[in-house]
Amino acid sequence: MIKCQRKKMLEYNHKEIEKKWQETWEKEKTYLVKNQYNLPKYYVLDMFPYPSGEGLHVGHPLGYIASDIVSRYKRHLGYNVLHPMGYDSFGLPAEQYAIQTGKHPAETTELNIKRYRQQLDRLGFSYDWSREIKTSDPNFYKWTQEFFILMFNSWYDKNEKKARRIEELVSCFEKNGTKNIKASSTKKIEFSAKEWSNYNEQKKESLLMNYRIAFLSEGVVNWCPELGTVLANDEVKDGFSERGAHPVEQKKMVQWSLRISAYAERLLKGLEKVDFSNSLKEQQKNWIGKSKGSTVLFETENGQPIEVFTTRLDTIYGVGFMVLAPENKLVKGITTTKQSKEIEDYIKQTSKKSERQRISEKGKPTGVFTGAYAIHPLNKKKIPIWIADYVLNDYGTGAVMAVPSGDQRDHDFAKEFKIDIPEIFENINCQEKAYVEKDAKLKNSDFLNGMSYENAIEKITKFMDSKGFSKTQINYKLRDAIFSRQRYWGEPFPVYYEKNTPKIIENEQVLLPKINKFLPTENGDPPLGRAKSDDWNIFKGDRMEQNTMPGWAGSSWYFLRFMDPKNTHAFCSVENLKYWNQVDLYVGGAEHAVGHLLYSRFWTKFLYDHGKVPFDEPYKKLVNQGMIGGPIHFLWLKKEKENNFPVFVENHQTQDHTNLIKIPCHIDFVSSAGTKEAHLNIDQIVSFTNWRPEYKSALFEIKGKKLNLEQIKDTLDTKFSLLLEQGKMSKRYFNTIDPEKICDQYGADTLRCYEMFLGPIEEHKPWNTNGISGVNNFLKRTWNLFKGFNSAKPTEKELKILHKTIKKITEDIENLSLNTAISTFMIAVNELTKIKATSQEILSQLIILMSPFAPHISEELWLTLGNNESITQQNWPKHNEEYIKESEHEYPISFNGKMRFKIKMPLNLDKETIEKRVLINERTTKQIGGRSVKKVIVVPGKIVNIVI
Ligand code: ANZ
Repeated sequence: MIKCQRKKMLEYNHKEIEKKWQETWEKEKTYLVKNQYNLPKYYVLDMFPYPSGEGLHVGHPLGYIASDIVSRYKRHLGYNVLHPMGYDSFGLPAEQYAIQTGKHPAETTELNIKRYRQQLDRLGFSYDWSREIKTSDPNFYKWTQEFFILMFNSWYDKNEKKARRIEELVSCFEKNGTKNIKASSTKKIEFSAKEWSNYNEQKKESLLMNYRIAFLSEGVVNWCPELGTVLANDEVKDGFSERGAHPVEQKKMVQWSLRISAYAERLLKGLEKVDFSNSLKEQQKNWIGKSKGSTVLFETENGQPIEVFTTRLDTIYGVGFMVLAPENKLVKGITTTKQSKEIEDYIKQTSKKSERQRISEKGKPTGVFTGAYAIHPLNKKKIPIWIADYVLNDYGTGAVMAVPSGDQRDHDFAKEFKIDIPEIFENINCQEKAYVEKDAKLKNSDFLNGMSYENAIEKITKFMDSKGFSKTQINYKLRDAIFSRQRYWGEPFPVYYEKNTPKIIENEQVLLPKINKFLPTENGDPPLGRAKSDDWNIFKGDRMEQNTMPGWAGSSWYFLRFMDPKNTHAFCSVENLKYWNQVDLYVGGAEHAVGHLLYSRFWTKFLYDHGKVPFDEPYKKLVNQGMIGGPIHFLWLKKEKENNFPVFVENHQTQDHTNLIKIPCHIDFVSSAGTKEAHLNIDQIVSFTNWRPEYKSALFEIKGKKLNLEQIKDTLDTKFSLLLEQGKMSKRYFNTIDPEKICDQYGADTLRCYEMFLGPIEEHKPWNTNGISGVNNFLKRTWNLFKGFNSAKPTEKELKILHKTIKKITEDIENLSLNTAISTFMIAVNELTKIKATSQEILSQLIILMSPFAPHISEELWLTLGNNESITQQNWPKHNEEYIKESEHEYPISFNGKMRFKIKMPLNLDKETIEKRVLINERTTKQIGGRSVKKVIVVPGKIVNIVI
């Protein structure tokens, strides 16, 4: 029961109303969600935030508002709606801050969470805060650790296409060795049952590591010295870390990884079952990178045969040379003595580049000849073998048969090193450019001559497979995911080492130990290396694992914990998993397309394999909200300093831009912000220098004169023009807008409606405050509409407006077209105001429709109408077509098919009456002009056509 008292209606006071209702909701536990298994459920999830010290800006809640509207709407429809919120609270920024200040990351994180909560509370979200979770909470990460243990104790059976317990693999090894086993593994290994039984424990352990889903391996990783940690591929952009833009290099290290590659095909197939945007599906498909081709064996003159992977076996007669990745193990064996020095130097040189860099590098190709030759399997010609860094070692076989006429990279290489380019396509000259289309017929290709791509590939594949020269192969670009970080603020592994063999700690939870400094140790070990044995709650073996888990560990499964956040016996009870099931609607940023979304889909499939969850896709439907952009304002600074002082220029248009540097300026002291006229006046320049004291001694070039701060104070009418660019809203550009500020000025209901009104949810849109007062006025008009309510029977006009609105709003929410919903409300309120609508019945229904969008004002007006229960408990109105039906129609009247004018007539007229009314109309007589009418075609409710 609502305890708020109804008062005489005053003017709309958002401050009072919003505070009152937020307190009431909290007190009444309005949004508490119970597990009512008999009710239909709906699970709406927001991507939970990392609580950074910067707090939220108005761009962040865009998705939260949309998902809150859907949650509230579904509740009105009678669903039991799970709409929770939590924090992805392990992560780098808190730790970087800890390094600088010595403050424990847990402390900073708690503080930031408080600030987030305060900001979120102001916006009137219907979250069930009793279900709040934090990934850094030991009660949460206990289960992240449990899942890691399960992955360690699992292998992937390619025959059954699922993860299985490692004990089952061991018993297979005991019976038959590796015979009949098809397992996802790091390397191909073969041994017999006898050999297995003769191996010692350490050897057995190292062999099992080859199959475990969570496994240790040495590999080349993206190492970021500045951040002191390894980064995942999706955290590296163009050779720099995504966070902080620090350089990233390649380094060999032993790391924990998760064998996500085993799930490549299922991750691809699963996309068919989910409602994600096409562009997102495409990104995931590209990241998984499936390609069908063949592996082909090429004998060499002086070493082991080379196996290549190709998707174009039809071009086999066009092979001009072979290329091995510099790291390919065969390189040493085949390189001639004469070439070995050059080869070694080249290998050293390329080891510094990341895989990404190697793929994306433009410019001249590089490589070195090994001095060795391969033999073409069909025509037995000698083929020179090179190494080059455009071939990657861990894709395919790390070697290619280079066809310069069909592949542009091979073509560029051939040109650079003056290697012959054999022609293999009819009527096409490939000396200048490779022909990459698949629509040419073959030539110079023996028995394939004259054949199309489709025929040739089928024929050559069959032929070479039958001779044992080739084998069909499917490759995926998806790499196993590195799962360790050399950082403190993450989940500790439940792992210790005995003689360098990792062992799992099963029955007791390993907690993050206390350390006094968050930097790596003097010998370069991760910060956990600082923890002495007493600092750990459990210490076993020679040492504990010093790495921690990456940020994506907790976020891969957090959606499951919301279903049962306080359970101490399981990550979630079986009943709750069955009831809440998949997330029905997931809303979040597009930047997580290949990272988080792929990882959590993999994690879910793994849990499904072990019967831990009853579904194998976590999210039924996903919507990416667009970003809200912000205006960025720049002042111009000359590169050269005058007498050692930096010089700002007044008008950049008259300057040579190569000599200028852009300095972003805080939006708070820009006049006409967001417009071309944006500028700083003299007072604002003073504010600017107060904000950036390093410019206190700068000079300001005004009308050709260079003045210091003291001197410009006299030039009162000067304006310093600013460059305006539209970009991201970000602390980096000093253009963030605090939602609380908007809530203070206009209210949360206005902010909610305004953000939705800005445009379609998925689109990027610039923030611009011009429209906000319009939305605020709309809410005021809504308020005023309720002032004269009474119990009079609704009029036909009122009913029509209402039912049209019910229909449109329902459709709009279902389609997540929330911007058009706001305009529909605006139209409805205008129309109702115009006809001076007062019916309580009409207004009650209208305000229920509005409550998902503007919950505070709706609760207040609902109370004003004399109701006691919260508006959130009300049923969603249903529209009645009868009220919407138009009673009149404007008939287009055509003559011999050409429309000439329109006549309004009631819709209930029969054909004859319509015909009569049209024929006696003056304008009809004029059109007929005395001729005889051959036929009158009448389609009631649509058109009239007169044939003369
Ligand atoms: C001969 C050929 C002829 C190729 C032709 C292409 C066109 P996707 O689709 O990405 O799988 N390739 C194979 N392994 C490679 C590696 N480790 N590093 C770089 N390139 C590699 O591409 C498969 C094609 O990429 C293969 O087919 C191979 O070049 C090259 F007209 O072989 B192709």
